[in-house]
Amino acid sequence: MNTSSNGILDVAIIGAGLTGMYALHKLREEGHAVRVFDRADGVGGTWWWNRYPGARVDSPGAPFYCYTFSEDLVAEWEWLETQPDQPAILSYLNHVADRFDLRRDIQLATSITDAAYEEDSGLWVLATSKGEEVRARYLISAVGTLSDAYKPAFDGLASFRGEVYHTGHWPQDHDVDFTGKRVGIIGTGSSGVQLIPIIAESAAALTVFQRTPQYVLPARNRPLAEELKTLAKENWPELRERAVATGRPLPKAQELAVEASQEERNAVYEQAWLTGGMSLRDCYGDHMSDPEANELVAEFVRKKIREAITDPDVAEQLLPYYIFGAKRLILGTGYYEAFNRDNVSIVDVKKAPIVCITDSGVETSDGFYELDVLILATGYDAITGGLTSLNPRGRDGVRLRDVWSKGVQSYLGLAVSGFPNMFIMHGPQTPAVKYPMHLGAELQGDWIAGIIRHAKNGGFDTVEAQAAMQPAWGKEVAAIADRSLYSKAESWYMGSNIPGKPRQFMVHLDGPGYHRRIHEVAESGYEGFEFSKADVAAESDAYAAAVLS
Ligand code: NA7
Repeated sequence: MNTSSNGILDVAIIGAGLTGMYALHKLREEGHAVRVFDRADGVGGTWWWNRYPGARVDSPGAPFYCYTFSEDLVAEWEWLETQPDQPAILSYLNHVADRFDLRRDIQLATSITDAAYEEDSGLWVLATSKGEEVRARYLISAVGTLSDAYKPAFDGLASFRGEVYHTGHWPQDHDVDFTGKRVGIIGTGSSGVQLIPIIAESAAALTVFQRTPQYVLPARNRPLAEELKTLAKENWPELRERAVATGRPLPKAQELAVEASQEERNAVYEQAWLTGGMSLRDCYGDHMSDPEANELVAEFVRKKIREAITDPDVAEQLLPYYIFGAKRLILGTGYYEAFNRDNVSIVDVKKAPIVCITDSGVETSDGFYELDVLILATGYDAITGGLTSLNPRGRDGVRLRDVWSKGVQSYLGLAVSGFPNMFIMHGPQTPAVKYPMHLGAELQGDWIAGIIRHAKNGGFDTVEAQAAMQPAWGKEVAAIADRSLYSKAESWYMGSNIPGKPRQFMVHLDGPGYHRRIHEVAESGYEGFEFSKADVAAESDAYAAAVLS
């Protein structure tokens, strides 16, 4: 293990997904002894786990869904499609791991089972599933925003005698064969929507248990145009700069839907529908801020759904009537068309909820559906679940889950008072999923490297967010959400998908503003953080005791 001379890591990182990999690269460059732990057998995080057929990127895709820090990396990697699929993204992440020689400091197939801050030494003490004890000065959570799979507690689920799969834990070692089987799928989020048309092709019957209809936009995945590849490779510094400043590498539409004539608007919407991806959301600048504009685009999608589905009763069940985009928009391929097949049916489980799962199928309040395969496409305890399931212990043994029991409290989303030397990447109260993921990881990774450097240069062992900074930060994040339309619907951004989870908008919606802000905090000498020195004698005593035990 790469450690300092005293056997203690400078930094332990949990998670070898795209955030943890960048943090490792950056911190190692700064000369730290770093080790990454991941429970998976390979790097890639979410992209390692999500192997269900049809899994592909559902945000503006290639050539921009990638790291931005290395122009050489951009120049040498060839994206082939506009919406790369899971194998393509995983190959890319594996390439990055090799290209930057990351693997020598990544320990795979290892869960962190406990993480406790030790007051005397000012160190984090981690226990691993391999029975090791690891001591590190700093702990970085890079556990991912969609990593803690949510399996609803359906009565009788364990008694089901057929095959059961969760999309986030798809089998690694074999393909799932649906041929001739009666398949049920619960959940119509991005995972369900990507999977449904594929299962429909081979299953004898597919029953879709839908709770909330979605706005599914056409992905229109296609070979990536040569001009776009060249544009990215030749203009990377400018594109990166624009992405940092605006959250998008390409310019954003400024025109307003509410100011366009109906004829103009329809032409723009039809073109965006044909182009696919997130074009429809992005073709006007007011869709996500003005309820009137939002309803215009929402009604356009409803019209498209009615046109796509031959049976008007089925179409009616698939029509969403809440704010367009407030639940994460979905990119699908042949999703609505799948419901025109004779072997696909839809069951509205909002109207007639699932009562239980029996040994042979799903029982709802108005029917029974016999199944050979049951798929849970039921999502994640998003944004906080990865970290709260680890439930680290901070000062005085206080558990993070207890501190967050009524809602997340943090400073800048990067640190929590009472948890010294612990930093969170893509955590709650950061832009996380609402900003380019790789770029956000780089900016946060650089910031964390900066604060650790600052502490080291000042001879400090401990960095901690001041408790007094947290309420204002929480208010700032909430105020931005309240001004937008994102907080006006039930979604996993709000924690609404998990029973009992505090309702709180968890994402900082002004990504560029957020990154300016954390930069200013760094420039100010890390205002809001307390730097202190640990008791060095206690530290070496504690280490000696650990070595001797
Ligand atoms: P999502 O988007 O959280 O979708 C989960 C789906 O499961 C959604 O349709 C839920 O309905 C449904 N669900 C959850 N619990 C139940 C119960 N108890 N009964 C019936 N239906 C249920 O997860 P995904 O994996 O699809 O996507 C996650 C993200 O990954 C996605 O946004 C992309 O960024 C990639 P609900 O809408 O809550 O009524």
